[in-house]
Amino acid sequence: MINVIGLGYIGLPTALMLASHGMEVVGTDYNKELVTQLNTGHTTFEERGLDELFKAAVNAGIKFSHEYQKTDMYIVAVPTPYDKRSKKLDARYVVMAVKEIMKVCPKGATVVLESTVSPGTVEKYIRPIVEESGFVTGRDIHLAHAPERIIPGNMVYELKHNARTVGTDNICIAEKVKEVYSSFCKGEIVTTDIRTAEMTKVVENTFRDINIAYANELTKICRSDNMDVYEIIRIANKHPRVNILSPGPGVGGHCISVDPWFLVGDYPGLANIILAARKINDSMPEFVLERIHDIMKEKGLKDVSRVGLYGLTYKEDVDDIRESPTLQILECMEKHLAGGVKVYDPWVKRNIVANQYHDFEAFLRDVDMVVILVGHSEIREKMEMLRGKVILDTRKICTLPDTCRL
Ligand code: SAJ
Repeated sequence: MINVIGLGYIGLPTALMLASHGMEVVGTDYNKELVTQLNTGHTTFEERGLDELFKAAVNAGIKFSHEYQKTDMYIVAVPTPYDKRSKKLDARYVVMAVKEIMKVCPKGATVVLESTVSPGTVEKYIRPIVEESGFVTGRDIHLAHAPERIIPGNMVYELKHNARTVGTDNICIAEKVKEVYSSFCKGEIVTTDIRTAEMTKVVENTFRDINIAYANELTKICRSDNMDVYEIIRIANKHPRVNILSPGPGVGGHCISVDPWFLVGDYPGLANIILAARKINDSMPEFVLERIHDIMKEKGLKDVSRVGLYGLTYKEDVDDIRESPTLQILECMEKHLAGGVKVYDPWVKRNIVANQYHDFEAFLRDVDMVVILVGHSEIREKMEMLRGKVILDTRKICTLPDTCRL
């Protein structure tokens, strides 16, 4: 039996995938409400294909509990935030999970960590907990790091098709862990040591952060000298070895905007491009505010409360608002006491900010300027409804005439 610890954005789909591919699975989360919701037949977030996967897993006998199980395999997928001041990994949830596992696990069990962590985390935090519990790692308890790679919005497909990394202390355990993931994963499963697996995952997300930062920096350069950054990127990308990413209002989510900080925190003085990229991406919400300000002036708009922000999530067609650029823009606005701006997102059903709308038409009625911050499918389909508004499109999805861009 496999006990998946942490039933969030990664743990839940992983548990469901394992269960629907013949594994006996119990999903454990300390949040009792979440467990109750799953036990009453409801998924806890929206994701393409998740409901179908949930049904298949329930039919296959998956169980959800807030208690840790006594078993020989644990997969840990709990949050790994970073400490905003030191920029270092905050390992408290991982530590908590491993301590709980140690209370119930038998000798011979394997603990697989899926959460993204900075290199050396298993050595620094996990191995000592295991040893302090009276076990010898590599003999009584086996450790592995198998970082996830799935992208929100396409998780179910990517779980099955992406290549994976499995880091362990010895090859026998690597084979055992590989066998578990092979139940559903059609991609290549590369085995390595734990520290390499830890570093690889952080390096992958940092690569993307740096590349997005390049696009965002170009945007600022082009804006300052009246050049069209999108046309320049389009043409540059015709080169066979150039692939510049898309500028945007900032980098959100709980991965790319977080993981590079682990390297900055752990390697001060060495992680220079990484730090610069983080700063550029973090400066984008402020840059959007400047653009809003300039366009309002240019178009003779004076009333901030007639400005509408479209999109609250960190990217299109997901309901995740963690580190979202829109929230950062709203925070900046509050600092400058420029309140009253309207906000709408079809994916966010709860009220989380002031002046939030749940009806697109009502939102449009109350604004003269729309700032497109997220390219949800909804707005792509309903673009015509924006005709007549002043539009700032930070995602380059609007084809209406006179659309302003970053
Ligand atoms: N973004 C841009 N321009 C782009 C691409 C993205 O501004 O050209 C923005 C998005 O709007 C968003 C942020 O960056 O705010 C991050 O979005 P994303 O789609 O690039 O990535 P995530 O955070 O949803 O998922 C990433 C993925 N990592 C990589 O692509 C290297 C995913 O594979 C990982 O599993 C995930 O992080 C994770 O959990 O670590």
